[in-house]
Amino acid sequence: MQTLGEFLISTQQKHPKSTGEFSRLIHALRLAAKVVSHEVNKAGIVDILGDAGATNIQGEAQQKLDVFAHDLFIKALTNRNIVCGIASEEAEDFIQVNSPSERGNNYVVLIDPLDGSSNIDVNVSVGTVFSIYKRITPLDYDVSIEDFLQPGTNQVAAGYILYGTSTMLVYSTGDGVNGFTLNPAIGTFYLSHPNIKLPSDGHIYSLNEANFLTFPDAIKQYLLDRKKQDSQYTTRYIGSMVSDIHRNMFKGGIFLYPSNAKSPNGKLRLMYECNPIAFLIEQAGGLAISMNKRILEISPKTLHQRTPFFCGNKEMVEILLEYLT
Ligand code: P6P
Repeated sequence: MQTLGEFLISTQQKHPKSTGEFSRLIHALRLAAKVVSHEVNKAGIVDILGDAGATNIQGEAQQKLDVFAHDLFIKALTNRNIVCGIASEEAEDFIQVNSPSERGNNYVVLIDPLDGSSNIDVNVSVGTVFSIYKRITPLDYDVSIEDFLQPGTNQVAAGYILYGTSTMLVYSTGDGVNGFTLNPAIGTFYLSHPNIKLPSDGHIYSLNEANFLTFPDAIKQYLLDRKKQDSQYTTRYIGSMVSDIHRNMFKGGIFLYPSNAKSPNGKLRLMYECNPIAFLIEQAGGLAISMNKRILEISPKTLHQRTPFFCGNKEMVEILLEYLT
């Protein structure tokens, strides 16, 4: 099987003008993914479980692996003279990477270093989600918030790393979705799932129904009608978004995180969870919406804003859309 390195070389050859900067960006993510995978897989043995004591911008207790993953991805992306700025779920403000040699760097990265981290100490899969844009302010200026608050349609690439029974890197640069599986014995990612496409239909819906009573009425009706459909539907919900999305990518299904009393704007973050996943889902032939609006067309207002989030098979999301319009 083709390695990730060989895949990057072959795809870069298709773009003769490319500077190789983007490939170096993926190489940085690949390195960090291998190190985080190693730490996640030995977490049960080494004392890096449990709260790090601090809380992140969201007010959530930071698990030690959260902090470790955040620091690692920041270092990997900063040390390779590739990006001019980074935004992370674990940091209130964006991080300026502007040492003189990095002033000319084109890309900004937004990242959720370890999504689903509350599942770490019960051995449930967790993931990293990343979103990549070209900066829009002039190269010789410091990076600014405008470089980050771009609509999802401007993404040049997006992906996730799933630390599960195997570690997989799944990403797209706008030309389809490809999945790479890590062989931990030799530390190499292999192209295991080329050109991933969602199945044409699906019968899984994934959401936390404990919030049902405070969902919008349209969502309640959609769910009640699913239950009437002579149970051709089944529920699967891991509570770790990357795992839920990854399963639906291969088995088909719809993932829903509606607004509710506890999360009036939804729980998931637009910039480094919903936009990258929406980019992948659409590249794989699906749809991703926030109530009746396409996720990728939302004009962001703040770095950590939340949004209701529904994504999956085109046909299943279109049925939901009938309730929302
Ligand atoms: P709830 C994990 O904390 C996370 O951010 C996502 O990975 C996951 O989809 C969601 O929250 C789960 O939230 O409210 O169902 O526990």
